[in-house]
Amino acid sequence: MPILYSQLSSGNCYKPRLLMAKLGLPFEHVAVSSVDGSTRKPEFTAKNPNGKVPLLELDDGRFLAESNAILLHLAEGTRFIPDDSYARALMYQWLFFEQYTHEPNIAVRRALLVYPERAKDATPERLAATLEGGNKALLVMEQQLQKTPYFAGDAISIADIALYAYTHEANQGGYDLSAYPSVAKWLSRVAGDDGHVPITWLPETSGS
Ligand SMILES: N[C@@H](CCC(=O)N[C@@H](CS)C(=O)NCC(=O)O)C(=O)O
Repeated sequence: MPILYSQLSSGNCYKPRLLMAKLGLPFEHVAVSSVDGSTRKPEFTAKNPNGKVPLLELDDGRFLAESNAILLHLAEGTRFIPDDSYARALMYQWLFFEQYTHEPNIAVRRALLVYPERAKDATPERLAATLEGGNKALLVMEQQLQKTPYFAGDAISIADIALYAYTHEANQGGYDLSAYPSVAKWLSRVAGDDGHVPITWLPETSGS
């Protein structure tokens, strides 16, 4: 059975947990966390030299890091990757947007405000910059979702799972989603898709 090393409160780690739940893929969950420092311990950096979760260990012992790469691997051949090459490229477009424009603002601002050990980094300048950057990302999402129900078009894809992870908790980072009605409707649409589970969900085969 594959093993997912992940931190329960992390949106990046929620992405593969949500996809595996939706696909009914059994996996063992092993809790590793930046909060208790276990992501920096040699036992873990031997598995992922970048010292970050999520990390997937395949049945044959190979490892795969980076949440969106894990989504791409797990979703291969499923309804979460479009057949049409343009729609597939759009899915990639939004996956890269999530990592370069969305997550560094929306996830980081939430972390600065939610994790006590990050409070020292929550300078007024950083909070202002991530607020502005996050709102810019939400506006880009709002404009797309006024045109299509999902990011790659008419059907849900892993781009929606990736963007859902931190958008659904954006309020914890101080973002006001009432200013983005199409984003709010899309959040409900994604949460209504078959097999949805909340960020707190863990499989029964949970190591911790
Ligand atoms: N680009 C990576 C980011 C992963 C990441 O930043 N993970 C955080 C938790 S959300 C982490 O493991 N931090 C550990 C640390 O910095 O010690 C991904 O999408 O997987």
